[in-house]
Amino acid sequence: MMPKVALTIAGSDSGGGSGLQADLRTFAALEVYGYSVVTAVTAQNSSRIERIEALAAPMVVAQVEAVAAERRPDAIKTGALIDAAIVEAVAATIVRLKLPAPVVDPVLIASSGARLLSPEGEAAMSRALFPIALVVTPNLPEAEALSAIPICDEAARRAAAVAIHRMGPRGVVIKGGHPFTGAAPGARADDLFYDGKSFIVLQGERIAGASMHGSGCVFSAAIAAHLARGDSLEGAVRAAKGVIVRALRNRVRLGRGGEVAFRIPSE
Ligand code: PXL
Repeated sequence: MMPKVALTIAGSDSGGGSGLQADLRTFAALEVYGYSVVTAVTAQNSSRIERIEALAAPMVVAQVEAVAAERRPDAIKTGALIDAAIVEAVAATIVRLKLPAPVVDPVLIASSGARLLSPEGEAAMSRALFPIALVVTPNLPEAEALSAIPICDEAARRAAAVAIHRMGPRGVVIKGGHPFTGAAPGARADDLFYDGKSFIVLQGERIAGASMHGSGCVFSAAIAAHLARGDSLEGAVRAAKGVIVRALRNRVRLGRGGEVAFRIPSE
C-alpha cells in the first residue's frame, strides 16, 4: 500500500527531543512516511544548545526539489528556519513547485533561550510564508512577538489570533502550553484555534511536570500527518491536541535537562 507522505522542513536536534527528529517520530507513530529537509544542524542535548549551523538556502531548496521530484508530499510542516534567506527560499519553492500549503510552526527561540530565527527571518516569515500557510501554530511568547500584543488573558489571546490571521494564513492555533502571566499553578492548557470565522477552544488539562522542549514540534508534525491522511484542518488540529497529550504522558528523561515528549501510543 502506498503510504501518505508528509514533509518536514526543520532543524536537526542531535538530542532528539525536538526538531526534525521529533517530527519524524510523530509521522511514524501516525503511520505517515516522512520526507525531511534539513535547514540547520544543532549540537544540543536536553539541557542546552551548544552550536547552530544553518545550511545555505540553495541546499535547503535542493533537498525540497529532490523529494518533490519523486513524490508530491501530501502535507508539509516547517519548523526552525534560522534566517531570512532560508525563509524566502522555502516560501518561493513551495509556490514554484505548487506544493501543499504548509503548517508553519513559527519557531523563534528554543526553550533554552537560543534564537532559531533571526529578526530579519521573523519579518520574512510573516511577509513571505504566512500568506501561503494553511495554519500557523505559535506558542504564547511567539504569538506575542508576532502580533505585538501582550497576552495576559483569553481576550488578548483572541486579539492576537485575529492579528496573526490578518497576516494571511487560513488558520491560527495559539497553543496553551505556556500559562498566561500570573495564572494559577495548574491552570488549564487549552489551545485556541481561529479560522477567520470562529474561535474553537481545544480543551486540555495541564500535564504536571511536562516539559515543553519539543512539544511544539510534535504538535505541528501531528497536524501535518493528519492532513496527509486526509483530515480537514479543524479535524487535524483536534487530533494533534490528542497526540501531544499522549506524547507528554509518555515523556522520557535522558539527562539532567528537561524531559521530552516521546512515545505516541495509538488511541
Ligand atoms: O522546539 C523548537 C525547536 C525546533 N527545532 C529545533 C530546536 C528546537 C528547540 O530547541 O532545537 C532544531
